[in-house]
Amino acid sequence: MYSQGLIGADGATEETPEFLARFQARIDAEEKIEPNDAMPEGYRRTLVRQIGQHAHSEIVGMLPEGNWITRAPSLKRKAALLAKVQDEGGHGLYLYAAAETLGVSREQMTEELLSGKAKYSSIFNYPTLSWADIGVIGWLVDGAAIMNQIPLCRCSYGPYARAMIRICKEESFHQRQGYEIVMTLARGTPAQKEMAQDALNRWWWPSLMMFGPSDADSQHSDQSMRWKIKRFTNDELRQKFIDATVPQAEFLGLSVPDPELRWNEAKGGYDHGPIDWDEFWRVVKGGGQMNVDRIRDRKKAWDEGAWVREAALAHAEKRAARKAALAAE
Ligand code: BYC
Repeated sequence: MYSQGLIGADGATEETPEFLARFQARIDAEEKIEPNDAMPEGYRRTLVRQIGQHAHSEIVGMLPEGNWITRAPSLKRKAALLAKVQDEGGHGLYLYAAAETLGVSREQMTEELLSGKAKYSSIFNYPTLSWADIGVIGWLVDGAAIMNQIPLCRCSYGPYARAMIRICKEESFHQRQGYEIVMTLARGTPAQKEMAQDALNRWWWPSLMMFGPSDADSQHSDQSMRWKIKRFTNDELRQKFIDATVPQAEFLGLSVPDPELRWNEAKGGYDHGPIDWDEFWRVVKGGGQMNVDRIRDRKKAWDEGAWVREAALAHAEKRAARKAALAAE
């Protein structure tokens, strides 16, 4: 799948220990790996998998929030939400473009998403039931995304790292707009505060699951850390997120729905209750509340956009032919 020639400029293949050692030495020296560089097939496959899943998450992530654009409570809120959802579409495009530099086409990636072979973030399989969900998604989901993605700006693969810089800047704005929505509700009427609390209750645990399985169960972390694709483990990032977010909830006067949450002075962070990993894997494997709807909606959009892709291709071919004819004159 997605194979391309991987013979190094000096003729060494990725299979030789010398090639792998030289590649690792470049990684250890913090050199960026660029599209035309020779790279081990495993490195390329890991990036295609992670960047592809990340791109799909951005695109599928437009759906739960898009659901609220027409129902946002004011023109200001509508404009901000519309801009946020458009940003997410843009993030998906930068990421698909970054993955394309590894020899995989956007069509291939989309087919893998629609066939259920490629994953997207579990978080987008939960429904957005109230306006407060939009605030809590910005605060928690974009907050978790930032925590995970800031280290990706230092990823060893150049195109992914560079795409992440712009994405993180936009995610920071998303997080702030979400927090501001929740703050407005938390300081509003008792019913509004209750709505904010209910949204926090429903999104807290799924947000913690965004960081992936615990380190003991993460299949890819060790190798991805060695290749400096990932800079922190799943549990390390989850802990950082909890430590940053609990004081924000306290400031809002909302309670985090975890009776076992306690500050642990010795470790300098919060201890938390057990995560329901059965729920996580059920959702990842397609059994979440919204999995079927999300893929159905993506498939509809892909099918209905076929004529645009065909027209753009026909236009590009016609232009290329005209240019060639002019050059031949
Ligand atoms: N959902 O070995 P592991 C956003 C899969 S935010 C579904 O630890 P890895 C946004 C994992 O893919 C979200 N699947 O894997 C925010 C693997 O399966 P495969 C997107 C998950 O890759 C707001 C298996 O479980 N962010 O975009 O080392 C608005 C074992 O896991 C999840 C990114 O994608 C999950 N939560 O670490 C709009 C960030 N967690 O591939 C949009 C980039 C794990 O073997 N990605 N799995 O079939 C990453 O940082 C890493 O891929 C992860 C997982 C930390 C997510």
